[in-house]
Parts: sequence; C-alpha cells; structure tokens
Amino acid sequence: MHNAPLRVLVVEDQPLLLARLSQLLQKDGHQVLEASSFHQAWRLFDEQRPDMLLLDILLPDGSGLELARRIRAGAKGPWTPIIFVSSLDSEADLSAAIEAGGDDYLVQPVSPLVLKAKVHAMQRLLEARQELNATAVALQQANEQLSRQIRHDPLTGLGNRKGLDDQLVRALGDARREQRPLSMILCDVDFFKRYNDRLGHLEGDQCLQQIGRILQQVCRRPMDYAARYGGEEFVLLLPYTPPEGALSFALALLHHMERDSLYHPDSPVARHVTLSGGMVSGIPAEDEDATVWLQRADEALYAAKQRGRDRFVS
Ligand code: GH3
Ligand code: MG
Ligand code: MG
Ligand code: MG
Repeated sequence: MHNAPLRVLVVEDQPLLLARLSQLLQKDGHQVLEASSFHQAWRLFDEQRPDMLLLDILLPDGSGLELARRIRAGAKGPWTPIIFVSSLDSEADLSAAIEAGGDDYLVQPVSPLVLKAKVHAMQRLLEARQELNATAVALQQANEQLSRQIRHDPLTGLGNRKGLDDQLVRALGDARREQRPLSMILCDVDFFKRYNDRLGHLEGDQCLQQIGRILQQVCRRPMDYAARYGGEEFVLLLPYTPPEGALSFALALLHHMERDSLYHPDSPVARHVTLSGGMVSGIPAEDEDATVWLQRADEALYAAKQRGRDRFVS
C-alpha cells in the first residue's frame, strides 16, 4: 500500500469548514484544490481533473448531488472517487448522495481519523483500478503481438499460410468491389529435396531465408504481400496488377534469383537455386474465392514444372 499523495478537490461553501477540511488533507500530504460554489467546483473539476472530491451537498448556486451526477454522466476519463461531506444526516440524504454517484458519505463535524481512513479506502480502490488498467493494457499488447505472430513465418520474416489466407480473401474482395485486377504468383523451389540432401537441412533453411529476402526486394510497393505458404512454397499477392504487370514481376524475380540466389550443387536446370511459378491475374468473378485462385495458381505451377522449371506460367 503506497498511499501516494492525491490531488483532492474540496467543495464547501462555508469558509471555516472549507479551511478545516483542507488543513486535514494537507496534513496527510495531499494537495488541495478549493471551491466554494457549484460552478467554481465544476470548472475546477473540468480543468484540473483531481484524483478525488470531498463534496458538500448544499451550495449557494446548486446541489452537490447534481455535481456528482454531472461528473458520473461524463464518465470518459478515469473514475474519480467522491466522498460527500455534509451536515445533513438523514437516511434519505445519505441514500440520495450515494445514488447520485457518491462513493461514501461523512457527516459534519468530520472526525479527522475517520476522514483519513476513508481517504485511504479510496486510495486502495484507485490503486486497484490502476493495476487493472495496466493489466488490460498488457493483455491487449500481448494479444496484438500474438495476432501478428500467428500470421508470420519466423524463418523468413514473411507472412505465413494463415496470413496469406486472410490477405487473399481481403484482396479478392477489394479487387471485386473496385473492379480492379489482382495478381497472384505461387512459387515453388526447384529440386529443393536435392539441395537439402546435398547440403543439409540447415543450409536448406538458409536458402529459404535468402529466397525470402529476394521476394521482399521484388515486392517494393507497400500493398504487395509475400508469404511462405508451405515448406518451400511462396506466394506473392499483387493488388492493382494486370497480367502484364504480373509477367514483369515474374521476369524481375527470375532475374533476381539468377543474380542473388544460392548455388545449387545438384540442379539439372541451372547452377543456382531456381523457382517455378504459377500466375493468376484478373478481376475476380463472383464465384471465384481464395480456394479457386489457389487451385488455378497450383495448376499453372504444375505446368511450369512440366515445361522444365525455372519459369513462370499463367
Ligand atoms: P520440385 O522441383 O518438383 O519442386 O522438386 P523438390 O525437390 O523441390 O520437391 P519435393 O516436394 O519433392 O521436395 C520439397 C523439399 O523441400 C522436401 C523438403 O525436405 C524440403 N523442405 C520443405 N520445407 C523445408 C524447410 O522448412 N526447410 C528445409 N531445409 N527444407 C524444407
Ligand atoms: Mg453547504
Ligand atoms: Mg513443393
Ligand atoms: Mg519444390
């Protein structure tokens, strides 16, 4: 329990009572703001956002009950404890004050000991609430991090299958709504089993990482999306890209692979690691969903493999 000093707004129209309450609070280390009318109190509350209120009921220009209701109605900011302090002592007054939004009620003349204990009780509640808020913020951050992680491939830093699935559904919807073309390229590493067999799985992983970097270089526009779809399969999603655009993407990719991909010790088609790819482009029709597009890309990829690999087919 820290009992950190609070900024307390004391609302009381009788100068002697106001001075006494302020004194008691200051003696316990709190900082006091003073108001002697409804309107002054509201203005101070609005401007200063105190941590707590000691609130009189009968004020020359309004009722403390109304002030409490107004504070509770504008409950955007953090919760502010309100302790009513009044010489009114009937059950009806007490219950009306609590119903208006008060958290506690003290009858004048106030006992210094009781006031101190009541303020401590409110401090405990304030601290519990702060802890809850901190937990909620931490939880939300953990949630955001998790939802990023589940769409992310740790090996290459690209999106993963889940990320691609989400992105593809969104991109198909956007393209259909805006009637603008979308392109998708499904790539598969050629003879990758041989690469692993000759150089080992670790080298294989590094090769996949290098391909990931090449794909990121090729995807220069912010809306382009690259994912590792499976073991040695990758997908590029290219919004606003007609078939000709996808083709020049594929050519750029072939060029980058030739220049930057790793040496393949056992490939019948080239000295470097190569990709084959299947391309799908166009404005998606109503009945074309993600599965249909992936199927078409897979068929084109199969054709690229059949025709000798190290090429892209649409
Ligand atoms: P093709 O040209 O027909 O695509 O031949 P391929 O050898 O690439 O195809 P195949 O599907 O026979 O083999 C794919 C290989 O990819 C098998 C597997 O060992 C390797 N592979 C898949 N995921 C990973 C991975 O995460 N790391 C490594 N190092 N290898 C992987
Ligand atoms: Mg009064
Ligand atoms: Mg494969
Ligand atoms: Mg392969």
